[in-house]
Amino acid sequence: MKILRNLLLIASIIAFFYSCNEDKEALNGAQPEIPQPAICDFNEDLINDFSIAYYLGIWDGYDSEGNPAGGDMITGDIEPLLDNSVWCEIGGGWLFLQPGDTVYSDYSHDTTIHFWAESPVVLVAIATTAGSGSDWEKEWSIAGEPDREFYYLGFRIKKDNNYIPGWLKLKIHTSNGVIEITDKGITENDYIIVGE
Ligand SMILES: [Ca+2]
Repeated sequence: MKILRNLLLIASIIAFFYSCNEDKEALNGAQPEIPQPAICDFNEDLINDFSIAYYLGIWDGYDSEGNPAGGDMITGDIEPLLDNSVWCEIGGGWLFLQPGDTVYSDYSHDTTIHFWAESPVVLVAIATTAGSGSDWEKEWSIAGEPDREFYYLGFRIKKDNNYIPGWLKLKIHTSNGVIEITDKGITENDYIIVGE
């Protein structure tokens, strides 16, 4: 099952890059500055729970017409530490939540729709427009989602053999790739309502 989840994440990342290569103008040159990483302790127990990290790398695959394609890219990820995880929707990524949605700390409520990913997930990325070494895109793109002012991400933290659920409200800046946590919620209950 873990392999399947990782494949789903990879497929989402590839699909994301094709969607973000559309309608982007060239930057006429330079590689964008890479934002600072961060380490987060969401429940303030002095144990770090997640990190926000950026990677410069290459992607290599096929374009939407099946032709070989690739280029340079920078991704901004959120990475679960220890046994923590990110709330994902099958086919829907991980930035699908809206205020009023419910995040459950286990699977028992909707096993066919959601799963918990212990792998890093991409929140924002930028790539070169025409292969490795070419011009960079002008703006960062947010992982497979339409433009919104704020995004919500569900998470859970393992604590004393239980999981405690929470959510983050994120402002993701497409001008510079910065991922800003503007609000969060966390509970000792087994579910939490996003935004409350
Ligand atoms: Ca913690």
